[in-house]
Amino acid sequence: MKTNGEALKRAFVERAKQIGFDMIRIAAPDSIPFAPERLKAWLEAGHHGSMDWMVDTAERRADPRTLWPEVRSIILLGVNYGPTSDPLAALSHKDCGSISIYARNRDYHDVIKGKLKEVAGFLAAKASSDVKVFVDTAPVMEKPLAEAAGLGFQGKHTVIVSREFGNWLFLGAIFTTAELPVDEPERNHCGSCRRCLDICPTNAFPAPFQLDARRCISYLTIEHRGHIPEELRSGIGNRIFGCDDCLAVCPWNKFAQASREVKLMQRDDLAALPLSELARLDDPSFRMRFSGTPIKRTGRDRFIRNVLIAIGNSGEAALADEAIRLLDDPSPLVRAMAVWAIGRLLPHEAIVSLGSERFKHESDADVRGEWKRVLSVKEETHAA
Ligand code: B12
Ligand code: SF4
Ligand code: SF4
Repeated sequence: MKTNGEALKRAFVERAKQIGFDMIRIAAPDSIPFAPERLKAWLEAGHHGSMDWMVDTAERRADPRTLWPEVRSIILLGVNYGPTSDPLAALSHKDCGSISIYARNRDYHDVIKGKLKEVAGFLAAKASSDVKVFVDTAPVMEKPLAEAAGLGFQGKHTVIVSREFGNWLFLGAIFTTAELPVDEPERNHCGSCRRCLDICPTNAFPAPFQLDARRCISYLTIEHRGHIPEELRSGIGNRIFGCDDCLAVCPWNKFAQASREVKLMQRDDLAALPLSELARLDDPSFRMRFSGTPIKRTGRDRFIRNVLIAIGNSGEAALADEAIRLLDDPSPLVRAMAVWAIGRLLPHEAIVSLGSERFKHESDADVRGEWKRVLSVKEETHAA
């Protein structure tokens, strides 16, 4: 029986590597007994922000056996998306928007899901077992499971760090009713290092191994649908979609390797995009430009919100014209950040001349709030 399991595992690993997975390891369904309590504490602290789906799915997420009682083995698979150039280089081009490495090509969900289905089909046929495949969006705690399977360790920034590939691994999981031999867990190798914690531009780590998503640029620019709190806008700099700072500074990246998956290799045209071009995207041109990439996920309005924050942080007075044009955009999300951006780039007289009429006719409370701030209007002066 044991030999059968070992032989099956070997055949599966070989097949998975051929299909494009770089790391394949196995954990038992009961291997993350501490996860329910930690997830509960994280949610109770409100660190999930507006990601209510994390609360709704907490019970199933915390324990794989609640998600699928028949599961006997969990296979964790990693796909290396290692970049070929400095991931933080775009941050110094203030007139451009920086897109995080993971989003500089095809959407990894689509790429990995296809591969997972293929290799899971192989397992189901060989082992006569049932299988379910997951990547990112299902209620599965992929990181603690990956650590339990020995794929890597959860660094102080909470992301899985691999001793073979550094910080650049996407994770996927296959749940199966087949009994497979499990692998040894990985242990933490952070030591006294705290580079990832110290570099975070918005202080999103209340403590090592804990992330307050509400302050994380990745959450703010991708997941968060509303206005971005004012105190966090300057820290965002020119990051318009995601953030890689805590990943990029990790010393374990000395083992990083360039991705072998063509669909995940960085496209140069998505590394640093001129803010003046991005600010002109309307809905159809946004969709056409970012089709097939993860960027399409935010939709045009949220994306332009991010672009305007980068414009406001650019220090480039020439970009103020783009923000001025967007002062009359139909989306309040966009109008509000256009106001904030001109507030950062233009002298007060220019802001007053642009704002006094618009402020009178603005009906959205949040946009009015932004105007009040940049016009230095006292609340009572304009109370209706
Ligand atoms: C929600 C989510 C986010 C949220 C919240 C992130 C977070 N850290 O929770 C936001 C939007 C901020 C986010 C951002 C990013 N994400 Co994300 N995200 C997820 C998602 C869907 C769930 C994560 C989760 O369960 N969080 C809940 C918390 C409680 O779990 P946790 O982070 O594991 O928390 C652990 C620690 O707090 C720890 N802990 C607490 N106290 C202590 C004390 C000690 C001593 C120790 C050791 C541990 C410890 O215990 C908890 C459980 O293990 C996963 C996919 C999935 N289904 O797993 C992808 C996932 C984690 N994201 C991923 C990526 C790539 C990113 C970004 C890099 C994208 C980008 N470039 O912008 C950033 C990284 C930011 C960061 N530093 O985490 C990858 C990470 C791959 C990897 N190698 O680990 C995943 C796995 C998606 C995937 N399938 O590849 N993400
Ligand atoms: S992704 Fe950026 S903002 Fe989020 S925790 Fe890491 S460094 Fe901070
Ligand atoms: S930067 Fe340092 S503390 Fe952070 S994950 Fe890497 S080794 Fe750990």
